[in-house]
Order: sequence, then structure tokens, then C-alpha cells
Amino acid sequence: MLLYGYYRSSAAYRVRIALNLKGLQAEHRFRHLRRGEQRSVDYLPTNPQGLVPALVLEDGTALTQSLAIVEYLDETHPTPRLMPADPVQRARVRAFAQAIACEIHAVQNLKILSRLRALGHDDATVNAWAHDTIAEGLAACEALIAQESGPFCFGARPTLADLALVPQLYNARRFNVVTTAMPRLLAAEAASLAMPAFSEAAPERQPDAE
Ligand SMILES: N[C@@H](CCC(=O)N[C@@H](CS)C(=O)NCC(=O)O)C(=O)O
Repeated sequence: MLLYGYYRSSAAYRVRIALNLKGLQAEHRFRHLRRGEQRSVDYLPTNPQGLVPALVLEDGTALTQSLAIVEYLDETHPTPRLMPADPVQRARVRAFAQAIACEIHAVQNLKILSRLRALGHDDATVNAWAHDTIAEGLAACEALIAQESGPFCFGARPTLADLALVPQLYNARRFNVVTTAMPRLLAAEAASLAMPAFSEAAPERQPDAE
């Protein structure tokens, strides 16, 4: 398999964690987002959205969208399971992951921040947009798992929810979001980062890190 990513891409970070947890090898290819390499003509056939990640399977099939990729890996390599067997818990895990991927990350990713700058907003305004989006979204995530047992988001083992949470907390710190009122999220992050599968997927550990 080939994984197209970028060290600071939180969506690629999710897939790196899944590959590590499942002990799967992939060749890593990098697309430098600040140089626009995700929109190069040689990459667009792989991901017509011009985004990372993309996972290219052995038969050449290209998969896009990190949550879909993680669920594909979970279905084809079920050990360890990243989705609960119980349908209600599975729906709650998906809801948590989508709350991050669709309603936090998608609103503060590079493409959106670049558009805000192109519309004439200054750096302070753009950073405030990202900060407020993340702070408000993560506060809701804290409430979503308040009644769940830990130490991970949903119980004693990592799920798709933790794969979404850890990269989003990394982003939160880039935008100086204060996380002290999010003890449940911080506990799940600490439990996750104690596992090499998570810590080795961290942006600063990637070969293209700057
Ligand atoms: N929902 C997508 C998000 C992908 C995404 O936004 N990727 C970012 C990096 S985290 C990207 O490639 N940005 C490039 C750009 O905005 O031009 C997923 O989960 O895969």
C-alpha cells in the first residue's frame, strides 16, 4: 500500500495511527501542502479533491477520506478492532469522529483558512476563526463522552474516536486553544499517546517533518 500524506495533516495522522495499530506496512509518499503539491497533476487522479490522505491499495485502487480509509482497514484487518461490535456504541463512536472530522477539522483546515485570507482577512482574524472553531467543537466532544468509561474515549481500548481526537488536540495546541476544561479528552489523549502506535504517528516523528 501507498499512503500519501503530509506530516502536519491531521487527516493523514488518523490513518498513520490505524496502520500502526494494525501492524500494517505502507510506503509513505509526501505531498507538501504549503507548496500546493496536493493539487499537482500527477496526484489529482489519486485524490480528485486535491487533499491528503489517499491510500493506494496493492491492486491500484485509491481510497480517500480518512474516516472511510480507517473503516476499510478495520474491516479488512479486524485485529485490533477500532469499531465497537454493539451498533449503538458504533454509532456513538462514528458520531464523535464525525463531530471532529466534519465539524471541527473541515471548518479550520488549510483550504478554509487560505480562503479566509484570500477574502482579505488578516492573520489575527484567521487564527481566531480556527481557535474558536476548535474550542467550541472540542467542548462539545468533551460532553459527548462525559458518561463513557475510560481511559480511551469509549472504554478500555482505542477506537476511531481516539484516532480523530489525538490529531485534533495537536491542532488545538497549534492555535493556542486552552484544553484544561477538557479532562476527559486529555485523559483519552494521554492513554493513546502512551501507545507507540499513536506516538510514532505524531507529526514530529515523520520523515517530512520540518
Ligand atoms: N475530510 C478529509 C479532510 C482531508 C483534508 O482536509 N486534508 C488536508 C490536510 S489535513 C489537506 O490536504 N489540505 C490541503 C488543502 O487544503 O489544500 C479527510 O478526512 O480525509
